[in-house]
Amino acid sequence: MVSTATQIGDFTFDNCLMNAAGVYCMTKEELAKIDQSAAGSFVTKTGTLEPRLGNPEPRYADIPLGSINSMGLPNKGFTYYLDYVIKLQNQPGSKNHFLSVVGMSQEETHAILKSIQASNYQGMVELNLSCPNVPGKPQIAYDFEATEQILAKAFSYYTKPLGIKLPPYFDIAHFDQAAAIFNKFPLAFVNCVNSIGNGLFIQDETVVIKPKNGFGGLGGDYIKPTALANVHAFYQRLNPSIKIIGTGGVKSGRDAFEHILCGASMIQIGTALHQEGPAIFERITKELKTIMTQKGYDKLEDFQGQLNYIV
Ligand code: RRO
Repeated sequence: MVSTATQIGDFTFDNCLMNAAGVYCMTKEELAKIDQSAAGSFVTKTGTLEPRLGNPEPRYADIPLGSINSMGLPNKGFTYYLDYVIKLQNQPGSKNHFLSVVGMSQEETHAILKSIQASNYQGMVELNLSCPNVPGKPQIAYDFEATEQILAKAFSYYTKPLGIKLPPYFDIAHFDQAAAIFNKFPLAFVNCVNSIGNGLFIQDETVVIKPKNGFGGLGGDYIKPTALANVHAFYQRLNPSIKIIGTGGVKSGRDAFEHILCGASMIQIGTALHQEGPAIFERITKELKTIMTQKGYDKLEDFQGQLNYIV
């Protein structure tokens, strides 16, 4: 029997596929649909200390090879999502989940994490260090000093499983510097990658989203090679206890297979889930299992990280 089950830290998942934060995860109703689908887990929309309306619409567009968005972190406030994952956690047979959070300042981030630490929530937290779309707030993980400062303080009081959502990096020196920082901390995972920030798509003579005069995060086919490079670069550099979640350009079983080959333990789907809806998890699981069967692999560990190089 071919299995796409996986683990991160002490948590097991029947399937390695799930949504990416930002897609199909704004409300309990959307999250319940992912939970009831073939997905192995869900992650919530990134929650902030206070609810946010986000940027003016239109703020998301499907474009020929993927998507562009400048949502601006609209969310119902982190306690909305925290209450929901605690409720599910207390139901027998519940899947394990990911709660995505970040503050609008370092102080707010620590206030949120302290509140989760004090709660009954025992699941994973994904700290989003890579939102590209809030005017005046740079992507945190491009600032290595700030990133190290946040993690050092967080791990001084936070003892539950914690991972980070990263922006794509584009230079080998940055992979080296970022990995050296992440290896100092007991992270459960890193998630590579968030959207490629601040792309610009033009139709006729006009941009397609309103915020920031059209600049927005790219997802979909545009970003798969960058996502795979980030997954593999961190797989090569991080302590083996830090698992990798692969996100970016997954719309087929073959795409998921490639993320696992690069070292991913779990795979998140954003743009293609937005286009196709939660039935996508059944389709891609089937496609991934077909590829594994053809190649004689029974489980992810049979090929995870085993990318071949040209010698
Ligand atoms: O809400 C957004 O604009 C957003 C976020 Br928080 C993020 O992390 N990544 C993204 O592409 N959009």
